[in-house]
Amino acid sequence: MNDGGQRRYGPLGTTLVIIPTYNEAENIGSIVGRVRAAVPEAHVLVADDNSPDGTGKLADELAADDDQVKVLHRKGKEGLGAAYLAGFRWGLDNGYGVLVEMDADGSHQPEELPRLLTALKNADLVLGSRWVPGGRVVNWPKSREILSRGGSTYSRLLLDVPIRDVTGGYRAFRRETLEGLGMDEVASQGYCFQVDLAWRAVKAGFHVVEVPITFVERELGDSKMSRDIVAEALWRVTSWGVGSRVGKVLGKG
Ligand SMILES: Nc1nc2c(ncn2[C@@H]2O[C@H](COP(=O)(O)OP(=O)(O)OP(=O)(O)O)[C@@H](O)[C@H]2O)c(=O)[nH]1
Ligand SMILES: [Mg+2]
Repeated sequence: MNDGGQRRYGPLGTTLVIIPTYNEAENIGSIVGRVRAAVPEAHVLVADDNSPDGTGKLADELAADDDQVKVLHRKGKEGLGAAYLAGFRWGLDNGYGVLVEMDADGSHQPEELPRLLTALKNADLVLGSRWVPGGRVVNWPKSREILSRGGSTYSRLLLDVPIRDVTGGYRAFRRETLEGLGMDEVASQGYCFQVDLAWRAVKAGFHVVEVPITFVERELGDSKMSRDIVAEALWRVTSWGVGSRVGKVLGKG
């Protein structure tokens, strides 16, 4: 991380909040309404992977009533990472200045978004963080907390990223940050997508700031977390970490 305090940041531009969805019919109306109320000037893009429960159709109905709500319909379930990449490209193509990642299930509270956006005035990337002072999780089973804290610690040590919550998915990017990350080379699909982007931002010298958030476990709908997603994260992070260490020893790092 470089010293963002020395840098002068340009104005933020219009915000696009990207919400990836797969079977979130019970949550989509509430989350979009909460974003629109919390940050009325922001636009919302729902990136739906052809959810069998009709989330995409509900999103279309919201968009029909509100010019600031857009929907990206995708062919089928391809994972969170692919949905975000498609959403980012759409947002960059359409001229947005700030691109926000937010889950549909209410875990990332829209009411906290103004704090993330304020921090972005003096940063390239802001991460909503559960594991910095003031951050917390509500209603999480101990097993999920251990997995999340363990995943962050493992990634931080192996990749040398000075970030406490590197797997979290409540984030605000300046467009220039996404443009400078090498987004086209990102292959991660599940949650290690988050580690991948944060690591790329740090390596590219961007100023990354963590802001404490209260993460609330979903109340409605089903989790998409799976053993495959954890396995993908473990093997990718391990291979990145080993690869970069070998590279450093050989003088290429
Ligand atoms: N478009 C798309 N969205 C997805 C996919 N997988 C997950 N999502 C969305 O990504 C967000 C995070 O997924 P969750 O199931 O909440 O994952 P999680 O927060 O680890 O699990 P919970 O603790 O149960 O909430 C939600 O908005 C999901 O609907 C996918 O393959 N495609
Ligand atoms: Mg969730």
